[in-house]
Amino acid sequence: MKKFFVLLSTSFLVGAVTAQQVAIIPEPAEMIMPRIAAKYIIQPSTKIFVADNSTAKTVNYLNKYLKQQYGFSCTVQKGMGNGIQLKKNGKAKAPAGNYQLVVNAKGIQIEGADTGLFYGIQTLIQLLPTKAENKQLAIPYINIKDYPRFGYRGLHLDVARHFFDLDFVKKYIDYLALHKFNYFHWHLTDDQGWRIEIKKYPRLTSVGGYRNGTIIGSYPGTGNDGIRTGGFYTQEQVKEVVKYAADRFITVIPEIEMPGHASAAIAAYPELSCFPEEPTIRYYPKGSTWHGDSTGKQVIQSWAVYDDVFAPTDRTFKFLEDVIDEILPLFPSKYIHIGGDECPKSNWKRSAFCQNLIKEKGLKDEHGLQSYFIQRMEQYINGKGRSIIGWDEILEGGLAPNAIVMSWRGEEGGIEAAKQNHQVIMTPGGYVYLDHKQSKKEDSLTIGGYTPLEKIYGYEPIPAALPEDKASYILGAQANLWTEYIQYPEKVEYMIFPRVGALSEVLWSPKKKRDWNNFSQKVPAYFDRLHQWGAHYSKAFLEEKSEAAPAPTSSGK
Ligand code: TNX
Repeated sequence: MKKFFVLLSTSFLVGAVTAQQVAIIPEPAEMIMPRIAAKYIIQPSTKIFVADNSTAKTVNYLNKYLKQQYGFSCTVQKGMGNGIQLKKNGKAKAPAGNYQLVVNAKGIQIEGADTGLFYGIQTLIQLLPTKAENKQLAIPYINIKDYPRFGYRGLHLDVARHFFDLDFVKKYIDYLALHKFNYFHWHLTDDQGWRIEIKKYPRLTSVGGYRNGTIIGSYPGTGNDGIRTGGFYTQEQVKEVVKYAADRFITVIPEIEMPGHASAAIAAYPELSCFPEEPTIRYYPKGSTWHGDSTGKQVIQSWAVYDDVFAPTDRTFKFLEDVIDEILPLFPSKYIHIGGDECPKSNWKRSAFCQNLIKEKGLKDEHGLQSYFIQRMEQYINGKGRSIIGWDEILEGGLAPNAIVMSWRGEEGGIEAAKQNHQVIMTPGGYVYLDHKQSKKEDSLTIGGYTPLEKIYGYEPIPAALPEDKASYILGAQANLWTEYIQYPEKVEYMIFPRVGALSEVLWSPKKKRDWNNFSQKVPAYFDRLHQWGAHYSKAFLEEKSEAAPAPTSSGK
C-alpha cells in the first residue's frame, strides 16, 4: 500500500485546485489531486460493486443518500468493475476507521474495514456536488488516505430540559455520521424531565416525563409559560434509535443522572428523597414563577441546580439497580454515563440517615458520601460487564476505581484523572459547550458564554499541562448541547452548526493538518452543504468577519 502511494504522489501533484474544488470536513489525513482537473461521473447507470453482503449497511446508506438528495440510486452488483467499488479489508488496521478512497477513470474505489468503508462513503458524499445536473454527479479525481486522530468523537444532546422526538433524534444521529463522529451521548434524565420508559417504574415517565410549565426568558425568568410539556421514549423507540445509530457506526451512551439532577425521578417516587414530605416548591428558586399544583413533589419548571437529590438508601440503590437492569439490554455500549455532576450536599447534611451512613462507612464527609454513591453504582455496573462515565465531580471524595471522567469544568478534572491513570473524555465548557452563543450579537436567547467558530476550532483535546506519558488516557472529546434555551429542532441545528464541523476536524484530522485558514476557506462550501442537507446554521462566522472589516466613513472613504 505504501508503494502505491509513493507511485501516486510522483505522477499526481498536489494541485492548487484542491482548496477550491474540494471542501471535506473533517479534513482528510492525506489528500492528493491530479494537476489536470478530470472528473468521474456518477449517474443512475453507475454500479456499486461489492464482494459480498457484509457491506450492505454501508451500501444501503449510500443509496438512500443518493435517492434522498439526487433522486436516484445505483444498482449493487457482486464482483469488480468500473463504478463504485467497495473493497472490504478483512482485518482492520489501526487506527480503527481508516480508509482509502481513489477516484480515477475507472470510477471510485473505497477500501477499508467496516467502519472505514462507511467513513469513505462520508467523504465521497462531500465530494459530490450539492446539486445533480441531469442526474449526473461529477466528482474530481482524487486520492485520499484517511484515519481518525481520536477514538472518541462525541456529541451530546440534552432531551430532558426540552424533549425532542424520535425523528429528530435520528436526524441528529445523521448529522453525527456525516461528520464522522462515533459516540452519541443521550442525556435522558434531569430535574425537568425523565425521558426513558422503565417498565418497573411507570411513574418515571407518566409523572416524571412532564412538567406543568417552563420559565420564560433567562433564568430565573420573567414569568412562566404555563404550558404542560414533556414526552419520553418507549423502550421500543430506544431500540430503534440504538439500531439506527449502529447502522451508522455510532454508539449511543445513555446518561441516567445521579445522585443530583434527580427531581423528576423524585416527583415520580418521593421516597427516593431524603425528605419525602418536603414539597418541591421549598427548593424552587425565589425568582422563578411556578405554574399549577405546587403541593408535594413536582417536576421542576426552572433551570439550575436543586437540593432535593437522591437519598443514599438501600431503597434508592435498589431502584437505580432496577433502572440499570432495564437500561443495559437496550444499550450495547461499553460505557454507561451515570452523571455525578452538581449534586448539592445540603440535604445530606440535614439528614440523620446520611450522617449515620457517613459514620458507619467511615467516610470523611458528604463528598465521601457522593464517592460512596458512585462507587457502589460503579461496582454494580462493572459487575454487568460495563464501565461508567461520570462528570468530573466524581473526582471529589475519591474516584471510582474504573471510572472514565468527562472533564467539563475546564481541563483540570481531565488532567487530574489522567494523572490517576483514568481514561478521560474532554468536554471543557469554555471550548465545546454548544449552548454558548456563537455571535456577540446573538439574536436568540442563549445561556451565555461566547464560543465562536474559531475558538472551538482552536481547541486542543490533549491539555498542554498533561505529562506526555499520560496523553493516551485522553480518549477524545465531545461537544455538549444543553437545551434549557433550545426548545425546537431548528434551534438545535442553529446552535450546533457550523461549530460541529470545526469540532469534527479537531477530533478527526491529524494535528498538523489543523489549519484555521484552510478551514475558514471551506466554510462557504460547508454552508452550501448544510443548506443541501436542509440544516439550519448560524452565519455568525460571516457577520463577525464583516464586523472586523473597517467600517466606511461618512465621507465614503
Ligand atoms: C452544567 S455540564 C450542567 C448542565 C447544564 C449546563 C448548562 C454539566 C455536567 N452540568 O446541567 O445544563 O451546565 O451549560
